[in-house]
Amino acid sequence: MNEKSIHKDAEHFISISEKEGIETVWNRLKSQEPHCGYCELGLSCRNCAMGPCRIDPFGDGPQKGVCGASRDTIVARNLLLTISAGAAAHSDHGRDILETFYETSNEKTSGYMIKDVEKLKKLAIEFGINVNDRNDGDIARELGAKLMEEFGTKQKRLTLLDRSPKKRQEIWERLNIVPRGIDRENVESLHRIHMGVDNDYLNLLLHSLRTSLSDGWGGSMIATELSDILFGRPEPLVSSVNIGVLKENEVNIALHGHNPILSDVIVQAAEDPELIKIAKEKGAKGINLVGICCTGNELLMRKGVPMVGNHLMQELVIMSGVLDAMIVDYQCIMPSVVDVAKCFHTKIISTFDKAKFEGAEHISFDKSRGIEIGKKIVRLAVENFENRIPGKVDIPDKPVEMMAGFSVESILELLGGSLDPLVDAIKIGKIRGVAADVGCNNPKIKHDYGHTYITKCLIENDILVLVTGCAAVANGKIGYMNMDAVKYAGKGLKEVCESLKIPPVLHVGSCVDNSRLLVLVSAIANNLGVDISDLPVVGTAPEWYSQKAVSIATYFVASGVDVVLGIPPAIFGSQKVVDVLTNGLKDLVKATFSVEPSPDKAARLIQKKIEDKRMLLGLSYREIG
Ligand code: BF8
Ligand code: SF4
Repeated sequence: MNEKSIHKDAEHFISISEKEGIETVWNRLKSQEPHCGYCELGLSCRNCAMGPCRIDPFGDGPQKGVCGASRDTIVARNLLLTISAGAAAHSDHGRDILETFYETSNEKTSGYMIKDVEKLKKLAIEFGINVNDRNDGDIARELGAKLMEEFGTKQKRLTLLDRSPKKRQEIWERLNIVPRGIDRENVESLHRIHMGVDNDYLNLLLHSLRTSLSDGWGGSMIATELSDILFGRPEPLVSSVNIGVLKENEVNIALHGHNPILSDVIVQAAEDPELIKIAKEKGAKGINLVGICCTGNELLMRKGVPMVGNHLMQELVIMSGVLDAMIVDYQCIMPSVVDVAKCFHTKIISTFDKAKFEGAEHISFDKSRGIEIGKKIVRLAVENFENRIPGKVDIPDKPVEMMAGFSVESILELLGGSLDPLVDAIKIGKIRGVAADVGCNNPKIKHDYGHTYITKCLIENDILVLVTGCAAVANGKIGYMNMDAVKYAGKGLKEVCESLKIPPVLHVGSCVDNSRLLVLVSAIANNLGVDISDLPVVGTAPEWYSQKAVSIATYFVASGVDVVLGIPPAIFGSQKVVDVLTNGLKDLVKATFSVEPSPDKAARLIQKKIEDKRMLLGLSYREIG
């Protein structure tokens, strides 16, 4: 029995990798340990050539960098860099979708169309665009141009901030952290980080909040909105998850990364009769698409494409021996997939010029030739079917049923068009509150243990859990996201789930779709006439690893949602920074970060925070031990 993952499929392949000497993320983690203590504490700086510098955490060695930067400056500056990288990744993804949307409105793309006209018009109205008596293309063109301005310096304030409660907007204005332009905040971050610019740790932390807000209410929200408009708004559906979604007798193609632009045309290409015919000639019964990470979530949410695994499964799925191609776009793709694939027949195909992988076959994606390129890629996979290595086929588990597709609109529809039934269930205490379990896997913690342990405790205690990203796959795989899982819920939550025919854990989407959670909590707060920070809502990222996860956590906090992290961020070299993030922010944005590596303690902390918020709202209260 392996101690690295809670799942049978992962354990199976980890054991084989150890026996056969196939290197994985766990071996490499071990080879890196012990990690550099200065870096773990956030106390190292290599921003300029007078350094690199480090601050002695115990006070014996150097206490200032060569330039004179203090431990507080260095820690805050490093954190700002982490958040900016995450915000930039989400927002640049948003820009790629926006460019595709804009070019589609100009009829310059192949394989795309405006699928959700209602959502297009609704968004256009939010941007002050006249939608009456105009064709969809005109509206989309004007909207596309306006959205491009959100990235630059022309705007003084991001438009979609208007979705948040007035009280929240006043807090941002008072603190001078209203995000102005998406790119602008990221560029300003890099400017501030340069030697001799922003050296005030609090000022740096405030800009971290502003930059993260430009992600959540800007880049990510635009990515979500436009993806829904182009690819369809998610509706509840049933699909399946784990290694068992691979099919021995079909061509298997895994779509890995984050951006649905490419994967959407791959789905269309995989339905091409000509390619299916070639697959059959090669001896396959058909073409089977599966998802990994957030590209997988995008496809699962909208098209029900099954999910083969999350972040820590990406190397292991190749070991099934039946993966004919892994098509990658960008973000969270370990360069090592190329090395693992060398031991099997799997082709790794990279597709975005900004994300090339040494040793992978690169097919440059071009949205004006979307379908043509999609077909070219699928053909490569189909032709690779005959190269499977006999004796290496290994699919060690059966798929688990998993529901997905819970966009804000579909939740509203389920509730009969109004949030009232959900708000009432919270008020009378059938549902104590809402927790968002989000973010990644990290080999420093047993794969999916944090996500699933916390979720189990929360649903047992009548807390509705909303999930995104790799957290969603974790919970789906263990069986918390189908109707059978209602049996794990507490009495009140169970009643609500049974009447609405929903599981106690709802899949809200990919990581950029955490913006849906901002929209949902804003709508609930507006319904109650309170701020987001008054709601019994908590976020948690028990297994996070990426810069994007830090940006998400930060925009949750800046928007008024307490966040509990399972992995300590690199901030513990500065007591002042720790104090602000875990306590001082309460006075500033009415929410804070907590770090709690024990999933058991984290679950109780989340419950306590939810019950405390209930008490302040004058609702029924349960004592949490
Ligand atoms: O954007 S949860 S490991 S795949 S960063 Fe990456 Fe983390 Fe997964 Fe999705 Ni999000
Ligand atoms: Fe050292 Fe200052 Fe340069 Fe950082 S910016 S490397 S602390 S001299």
